[in-house]
Amino acid sequence: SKRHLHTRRRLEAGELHVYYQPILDLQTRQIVGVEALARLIDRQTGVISEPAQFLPDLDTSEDQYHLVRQVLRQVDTDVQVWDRAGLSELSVSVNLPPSLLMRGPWLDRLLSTIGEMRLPPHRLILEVLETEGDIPLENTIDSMLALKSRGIRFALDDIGSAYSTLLRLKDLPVDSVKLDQGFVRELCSHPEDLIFIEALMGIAEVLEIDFIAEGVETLSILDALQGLHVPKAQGYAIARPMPGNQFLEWYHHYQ
Ligand code: G
Ligand code: G
Ligand code: NA
Repeated sequence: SKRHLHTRRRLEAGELHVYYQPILDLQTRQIVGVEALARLIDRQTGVISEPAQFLPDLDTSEDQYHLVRQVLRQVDTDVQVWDRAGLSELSVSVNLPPSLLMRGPWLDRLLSTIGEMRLPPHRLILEVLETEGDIPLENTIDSMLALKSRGIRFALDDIGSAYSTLLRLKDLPVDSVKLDQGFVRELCSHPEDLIFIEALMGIAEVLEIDFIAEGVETLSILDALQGLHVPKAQGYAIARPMPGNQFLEWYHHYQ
């Protein structure tokens, strides 16, 4: 389609920018990582497009691979700058569509792109959704294991947004789970939901996987999560996603 070609052309024209949202360790109160979030910025107008506007246009695996490769390369450049500026060794989470973990040339291409990065693999976390379209994550385990054997970690995104997730969690080779934003955002109006977060966290603990609460918009929710001993948090109450150079400045003021 025309839109599809348009988005692909914008990527090829270098309109991709990577924004970063910090991830806070609630026990140490240190920033321990960032999530990389794609943006397209129009060269003429400066208008910023968010993923919801352009991701649907990238409907082939080829296009999706194209995006993730550009994101990984930009991440690698930005992390070099942060490391030289003396930031502690941050992890970077990058979103990966499960279609790239299905049979095909994508695994090898991902491995070679990641192999070219200066970022050590143990600092890279790939965020995957449990299902995308009709791809169950179970069908991607071999690829996940191949990437994990290089030291890369996986995070399961948006848990708590579907029933099945928790039942399948024990079968998936993930190192962390990210609690769905909707869940956290509604805590203001439904404080009794804290017990569900506690239960989800208990499952993560038993499986020895890390737990990150997303969508933390207020300091009172941040405090409530800390009171529950939630390990990590991400959200507007800590910081909004921002460009790499701005993140560097923000980090220096925050610490
Ligand atoms: O950046 P924003 O908060 O608008 O992100 C909205 C959604 O888009 C999130 O669910 C996020 O996982 C997804 N997303 C952001 N950046 C990327 C990317 O680089 N690749 C993929 N596949 N998804 C992304
Ligand atoms: O799970 P996912 O990767 O989609 O989450 C990233 C998305 O969530 C991005 O679109 C980001 O801008 C958005 N986001 C991050 N923190 C918050 C928050 O505290 N509140 C809201 N409403 N959105 C958030
Ligand atoms: Na994500």
